[in-house]
Amino acid sequence: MTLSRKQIESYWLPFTANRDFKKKPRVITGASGHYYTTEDGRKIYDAFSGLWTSGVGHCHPKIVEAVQKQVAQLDYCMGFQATSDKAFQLAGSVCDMAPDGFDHCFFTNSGSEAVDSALKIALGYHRAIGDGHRTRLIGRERGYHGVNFGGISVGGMAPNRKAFSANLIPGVDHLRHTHSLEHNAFSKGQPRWGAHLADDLERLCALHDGGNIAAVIVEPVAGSTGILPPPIGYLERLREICDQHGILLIFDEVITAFGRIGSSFAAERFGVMPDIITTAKGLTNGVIPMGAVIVRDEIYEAYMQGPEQMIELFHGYTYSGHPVAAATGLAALDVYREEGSFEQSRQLEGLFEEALHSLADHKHVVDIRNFGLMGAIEMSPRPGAPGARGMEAHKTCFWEHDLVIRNGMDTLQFSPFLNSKPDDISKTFETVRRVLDDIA
Ligand code: PXG
Repeated sequence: MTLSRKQIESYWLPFTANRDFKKKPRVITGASGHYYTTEDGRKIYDAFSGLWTSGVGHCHPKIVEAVQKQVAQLDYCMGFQATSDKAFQLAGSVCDMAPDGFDHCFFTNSGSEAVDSALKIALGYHRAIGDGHRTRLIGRERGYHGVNFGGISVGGMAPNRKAFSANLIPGVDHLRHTHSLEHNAFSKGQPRWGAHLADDLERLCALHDGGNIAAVIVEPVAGSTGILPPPIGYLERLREICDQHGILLIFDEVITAFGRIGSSFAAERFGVMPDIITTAKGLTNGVIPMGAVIVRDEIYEAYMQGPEQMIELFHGYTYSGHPVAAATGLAALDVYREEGSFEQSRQLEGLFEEALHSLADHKHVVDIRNFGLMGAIEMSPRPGAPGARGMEAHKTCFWEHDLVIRNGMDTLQFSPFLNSKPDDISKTFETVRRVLDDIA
């Protein structure tokens, strides 16, 4: 280990059990294609493609070249009342790739910022059209919308909210989540049961009056909570109720956009159009941090009123539209088009589903869920030690099998590369089976 104890202690890792981790840190020092290099010199396979980020693999030569070129040409420029050529170009390319009618794009540095920006944009939109009484926001249990105050308020992950419960933003309600082992265990793709859960929105409209609700935000396929594909008909029903009550529908596509489910956006794959889309991760293939909020024309136009010299939206980040991030995004989108990455992803779905579900008979496994190239294997917790099996699986894969998988408590999650080799997908799950066999 070339790192000193002081260096290791100095770093406070995000969403990590720091004390446990620092006893034997899992340190990555390089990457190429589908493999990481570890600090102890091993080449290990990345079955999570970064953190859902790196669909076309690590250090893709075209993207690396674009970053190197841009950083030497324009490293940074102010983004308020001035901007770079690359920010405009990327906005144009993102809107070209987005569903029809999504003609405007606001840049952020992360998914969390995209979500909080989207919530603000929704509230400001209603105000701009004279509907300022629409202030309530609706999220969903088990939803993950990042970690800023707006995101954790509409989000539904209990541990992320617990310490901040007195400070969450007011006027938020939650739909029930759609997970049901009783009805949907081992569903492949979209489960049949659960469309009626969207009617929760109707109940909230009855309770608050739909005319007071500004927006509903959901992940089209819930990711961080352990992959919950939408029940058949669920998203359609949400759209219908939103339309009936004049509520904006926000799809949080931080994970689902850019090929993860075999299309540019989940909205397209499901044929359900929201009013606002948030994204990040695949926007730059994870290479430089960047997020975006993409809005329908009428939302942007609602803001473009009043005196022309006035700022229309009092919101933005120092690094909104950062030229290096934008150049990276442009290169990533080019690669997706040139290599047919979304089609590649779509073609791998069947094989991925089969390999994932091959663990259905394992003694620890209580459910398997998948959609596109998103997959989860839920294990029963070891009595008295929730999360232990999942953590052990992750560590054993990393140290003994040169494989990176992710666990959320006892649910193992998989996010294969859009351009995975079929053999690597099969091998991943053969390894996972062996690892689970040895876990008590
Ligand atoms: N919305 C969604 C739907 C996400 O999945 C965010 C917002 C926040 O993005 P940032 O860039 O602020 O982290 C996310 C992030 C996992 C995992 O293991 C998922 C995320 C991040 C880290 C791990 O599932 N999603």
